[in-house]
Amino acid sequence: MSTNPDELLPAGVRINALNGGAAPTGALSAPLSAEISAALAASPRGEVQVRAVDLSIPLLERNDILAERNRGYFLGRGLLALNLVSSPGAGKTTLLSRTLDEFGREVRCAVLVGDLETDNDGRRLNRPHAAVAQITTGTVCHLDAAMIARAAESIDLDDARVLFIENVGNLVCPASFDLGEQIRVVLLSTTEGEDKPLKYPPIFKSAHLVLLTKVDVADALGFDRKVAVENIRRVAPQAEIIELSARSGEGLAPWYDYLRTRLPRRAGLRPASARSATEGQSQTGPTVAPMR
Ligand SMILES: Nc1nc2c(ncn2[C@@H]2O[C@H](COP(=O)(O)OP(=O)(O)O)[C@@H](O)[C@H]2O)c(=O)[nH]1
Ligand SMILES: [Mg+2]
Repeated sequence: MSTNPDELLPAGVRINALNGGAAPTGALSAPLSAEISAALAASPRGEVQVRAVDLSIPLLERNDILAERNRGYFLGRGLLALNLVSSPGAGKTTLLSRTLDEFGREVRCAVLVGDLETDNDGRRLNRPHAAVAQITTGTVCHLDAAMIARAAESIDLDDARVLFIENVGNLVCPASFDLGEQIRVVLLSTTEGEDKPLKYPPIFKSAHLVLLTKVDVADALGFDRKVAVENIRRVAPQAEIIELSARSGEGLAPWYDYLRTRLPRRAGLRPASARSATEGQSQTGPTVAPMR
């Protein structure tokens, strides 16, 4: 049997990415078509390789489109959107709580917070002066752009200048999902060890800013801050680094300065006719609960 993929299919026809059926060539993006051809070439019988490669590509393409839409929506409102990513327990909610209490009194902030289960973090972050929505993802290990669009719609962002997105605690999955943020913040805590940037490079490579958190307990843990910073620089030379503690307050002033200097200019009032972030999207999936 021939292993040339073009000889396995009728002319002008390719395998459909989602259901395995035949479709006109034009229905597939060029990279996907190339991946399928390569998969067919690697397997004379075709089937298994093709199905293994296909599925994630259209999902990520769809996410990227929605993420661009979110980005335009946030920028159009003069909002600085940050996506905070880390292992569970690195200190995202604690840092955001203190940020809302200090920086958030000067600059109005809002928070979208994701977890698999519970609205604990949403309740911890809830403040009269900050709109907060909890996204409960169920079994999904990351937030995606559609969830963010729905959650952003559920809260009042009218006077907000900064939108913090606390991602699901995970150093792997969130790396692949653009949420439409302008700034990706990766937190590395002293309790995790200095080597995590070397072990989980994709998420660090995608960071604009790395926060080295819980530095107040670094000495007690025998955590070498210098080595950690060197590891971050080696993997993510593009990222700025701030060492801080939400408990002692060390490093919070540079964090607030970082935010302050990146606030987008306000583009004036949003026209009443402006499209919402979710227009045209289905309203099923993970739950979104605005905190009241
Ligand atoms: N010593 C110390 N502990 C912290 C700091 N920030 C957070 N923690 C603790 O770390 C644990 C996890 O924090 P949390 O904010 O829930 O982490 P998240 O899962 O990333 O949101 C909690 O027990 C916090 O009290 C810090 O700066 N210093
Ligand atoms: Mg949290």
